[in-house]
Amino acid sequence: MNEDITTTFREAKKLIERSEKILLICHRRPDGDTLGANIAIHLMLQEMGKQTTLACIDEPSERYDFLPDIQRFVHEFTFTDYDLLIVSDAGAHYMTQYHTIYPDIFSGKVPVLNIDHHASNDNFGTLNMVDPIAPSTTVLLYRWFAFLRANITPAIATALLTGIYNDTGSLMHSNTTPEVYAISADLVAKGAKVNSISRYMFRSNPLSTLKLWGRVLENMKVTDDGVCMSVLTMKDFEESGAHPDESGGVIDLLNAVPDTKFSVLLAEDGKGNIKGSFRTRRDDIDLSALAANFNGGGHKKAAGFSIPGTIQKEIMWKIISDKPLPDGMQNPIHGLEISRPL
Ligand SMILES: [Mn+2]
Repeated sequence: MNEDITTTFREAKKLIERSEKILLICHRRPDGDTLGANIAIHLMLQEMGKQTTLACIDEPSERYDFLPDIQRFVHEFTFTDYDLLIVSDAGAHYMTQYHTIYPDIFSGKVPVLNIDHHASNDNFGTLNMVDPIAPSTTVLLYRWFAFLRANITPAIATALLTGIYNDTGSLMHSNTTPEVYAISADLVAKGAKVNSISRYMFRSNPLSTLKLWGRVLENMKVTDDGVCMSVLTMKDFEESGAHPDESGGVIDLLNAVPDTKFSVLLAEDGKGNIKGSFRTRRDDIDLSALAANFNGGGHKKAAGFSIPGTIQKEIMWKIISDKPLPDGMQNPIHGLEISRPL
């Protein structure tokens, strides 16, 4: 551990020691890392006899219902009632979105402890505990708690492991270092509910989402060029009972098809636009350049765009028959091609 981070760990300890009322803030549209980090700190501070409030501008998804004290999150507060604000997993102050309702929240009136692992972090805190190569904010917290010799209860272990599972894609992404396995093993030994984490976060989906996936799979095809494509119209969303937000992540289903160049999902957004998403596993394809053709952008392996319009499905059915058609019979259905086997 380098000297800089040890100094920060020590200063952060002093900051919490001299505070009685502490406000813990998540980033907007909270994920498992920001929720897990904030809850872990909240539980640790409660053990120390501090008063805490958990805050997030958006409602946490039901996916995180297994987290201890998840029901205690509030949307609004009076920040001047607190001695210290701790923001976890937010790369910049505006990621909390609280500046929109409390313009001077991060003005320094109340000290801010910024705990994060984004390379883009702009050090908006009074004290910044930022490690841009930590795999998750909760990994950084684990190191801090170890430095403090804090007692990791089973509830704290669950909260910390949730952040790790979130940011490493359940220990599957390339940021799953030996340290991540070692910390995860220790957290499981300390009573982290790993079964709940994987079931709630990775093995549970509303019926509407699964029905929507059904539509994506049904509409899926691979073109002669090796592009895996699918579409979702507003009719697909309506009939499956799904909200347009529920199409998030569904492109991974398309990208799983082996031997394809890249995948494309086109989805109507219900506001008159078509949202296009591109994904690839290949290193020799630049999807951000492809998306730029539609005024979009992104990364080489994941990009997207949005253009006004609607999607029309053109379905061609083929009947193969070795019996001759009756004399004079016309194909009555538009788009239905009748042909014979070769
Ligand atoms: Mn994170």
